[in-house]
Amino acid sequence: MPNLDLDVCIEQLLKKQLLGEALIKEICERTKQVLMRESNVVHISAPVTVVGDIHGQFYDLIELMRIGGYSPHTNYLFLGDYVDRGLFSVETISLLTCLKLRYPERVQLIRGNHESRAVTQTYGFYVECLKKYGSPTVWTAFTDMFDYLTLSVVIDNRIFCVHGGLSPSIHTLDQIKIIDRFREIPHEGPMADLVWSDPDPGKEEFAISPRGAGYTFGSQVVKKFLQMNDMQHILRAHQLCMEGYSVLFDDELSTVWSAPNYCYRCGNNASILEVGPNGQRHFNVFEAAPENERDGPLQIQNQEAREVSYFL
Ligand SMILES: [Mn+2]
Repeated sequence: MPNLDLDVCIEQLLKKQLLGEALIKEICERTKQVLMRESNVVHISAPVTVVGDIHGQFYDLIELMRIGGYSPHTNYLFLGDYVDRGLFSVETISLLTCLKLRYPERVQLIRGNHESRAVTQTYGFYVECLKKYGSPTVWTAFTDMFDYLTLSVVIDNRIFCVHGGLSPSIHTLDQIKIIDRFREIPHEGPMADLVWSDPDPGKEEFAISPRGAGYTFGSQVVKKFLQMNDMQHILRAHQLCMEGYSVLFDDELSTVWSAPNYCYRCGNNASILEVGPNGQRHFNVFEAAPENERDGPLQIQNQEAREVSYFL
């Protein structure tokens, strides 16, 4: 496929039209080549707008770009969990992958715990691919590409960004850099911890996580990590925040959540975090896109009911 026109693909995806299977395979192959060259710790500069979990809520992804600006005018850092739960994981990850491939320096994609073969087989992405393409080919292409996603980003040497959080086996950025990340997310170890862990404002040290993967970590863990690596802030996603964001540990860590009305029923706000050239942080809060009302769970249910009655 010598003349792959990414601008045409992006235009089509912005209208929520699916790309063909062969095209997706080609785009994933080319994106792997780009991601392969990235370190496990990618260094970038502000200004950049940071986005938390999206979980297949395609209309809300469009809404956040309406608010935050479109690529490449706005630099974006996405913190992972692009797929599962929502109705449009395929459209969401197709668009984000095309944006990464088209503007590799202006779009950064970090791996979340849902960018995994095992998790997507349970939480929706696999079934959605089967339904929309009639075969698992597209799921295989995307999940193979997920193995190449980076694990962390540092903004201007002062903000450490990751999907989940810290790990008891990681004290320095150099220890992240030597992880062999080109694989399915393991059940335990430093790579699992980075995508699965959560802060616990009531604790000081590491503790067992109720999620059954990763750890919870407290104020002293955060303080020591920042000190040791000469940084000011940890920025992560991975946990639903009713206000769209939360700030903990004396402003040393924040969570950004970008799926409004999560699963079309949680009633929460969402946000994107705009990081300015001097490291200023501003949470831009937004609500669910109006399009969810006319092309959401209710309409899908009715459509499926019609499909069933047709065969009766
Ligand atoms: Mn997550």
